[in-house]
Amino acid sequence: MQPIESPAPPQSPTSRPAPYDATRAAGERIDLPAGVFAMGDAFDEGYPADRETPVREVPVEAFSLGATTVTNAEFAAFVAATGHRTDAELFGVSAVFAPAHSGPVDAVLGPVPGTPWWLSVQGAHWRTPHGAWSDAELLADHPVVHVSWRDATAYAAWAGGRLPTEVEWEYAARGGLAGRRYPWGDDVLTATGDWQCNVWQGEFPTRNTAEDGHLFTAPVRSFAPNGHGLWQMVGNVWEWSADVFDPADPEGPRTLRGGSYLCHPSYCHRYRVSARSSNTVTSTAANVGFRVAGPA
Ligand SMILES: [Ca+2]
Repeated sequence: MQPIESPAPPQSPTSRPAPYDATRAAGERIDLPAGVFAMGDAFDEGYPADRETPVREVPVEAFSLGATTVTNAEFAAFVAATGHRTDAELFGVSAVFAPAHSGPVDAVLGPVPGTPWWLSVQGAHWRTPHGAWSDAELLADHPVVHVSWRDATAYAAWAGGRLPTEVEWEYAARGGLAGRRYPWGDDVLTATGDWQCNVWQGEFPTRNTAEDGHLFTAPVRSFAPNGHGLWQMVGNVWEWSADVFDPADPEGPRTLRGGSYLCHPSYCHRYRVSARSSNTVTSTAANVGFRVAGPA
């Protein structure tokens, strides 16, 4: 994935820190116990530049995590309560997957350099995820997308929470299993041949056979939850973490986890629990969302 980057706009004073209040948080929260787990890629099949290895034992404090990514309906409640304007709205442009675009041709500024399946589309933001003729109200139980790291952080603060650290995210994603590739085990298909997550089947980016049932995003409670009761920790949409991708660049890109509906082994085998990606704090795209963490 290579969504667009934009210059930082003026700070938007719309996020209001709140005391912890589960009723305002991203739907159901799952409590996770403190523990120690083996973090990293036990198969050595990641991209070297992503630094998924070595596998190391990492302690985790008890915390809670959203059972799902934040939905369009939940984000709408946040916007109604706070007046928050997202970075994609402030910039007036965001990245839409070309085959999904639904809007006037003259809203397309052009392909994103290096990744022509992404279009820079004027007027694409969380309410219009595929472009001006699309409507998030029709996707109420789908993940909110076109939200930057700053937007996600503002929502989490409003909900009395925060974004999960990478350690917390991976511990949660593993669902209590050790050394596995996915939240449910090592195989992407069930014993009866069904896909266990929303990614890409066919040839990327020209033909999506959608054998998993979803061309683009899926409702957040699709497929089966993992051993902790967390839904779609991989596939569907990338999830922002609190952490920087490279500790040597503390003001740099933030880490994304979990992969998206555009992931395919030929291009982006990053729907594994140890996989990492990143983008800048103001970047937005049609396949990036988040879930909220907080105290247990
Ligand atoms: Ca799919």
